[in-house]
Amino acid sequence: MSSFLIHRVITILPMLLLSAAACAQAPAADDHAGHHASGSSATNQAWIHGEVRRIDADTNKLTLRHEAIPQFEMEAMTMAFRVARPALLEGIAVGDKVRFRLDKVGSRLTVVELQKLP
Ligand SMILES: [Cu+2]
Repeated sequence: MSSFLIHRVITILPMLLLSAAACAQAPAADDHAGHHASGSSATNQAWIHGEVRRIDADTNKLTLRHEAIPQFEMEAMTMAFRVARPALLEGIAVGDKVRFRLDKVGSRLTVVELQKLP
């Protein structure tokens, strides 16, 4: 899929600056997100399943291996996200299976809800 390729390519550049913003900087991502995210409040976003690969509490970032996210035109992949609130990381450990909700904060995809799965 072309969006997957774009994501892979542009991941290289932003990593020098802000690795967490990689997905959010994909061209046309805003347009597509607008189409699919009717009334883009956090509570309307679908739950996405994933697994925690890395936790960066200092920079408030979380690396997740996530399933495909059609709403934001992403294939399944491992990537870093910003976390909306540090409290979301409490009780979360590397290797945990989680579900989470994403929303755009500014132009960045941000984890706005996070729950550990049994
Ligand atoms: Cu991704």
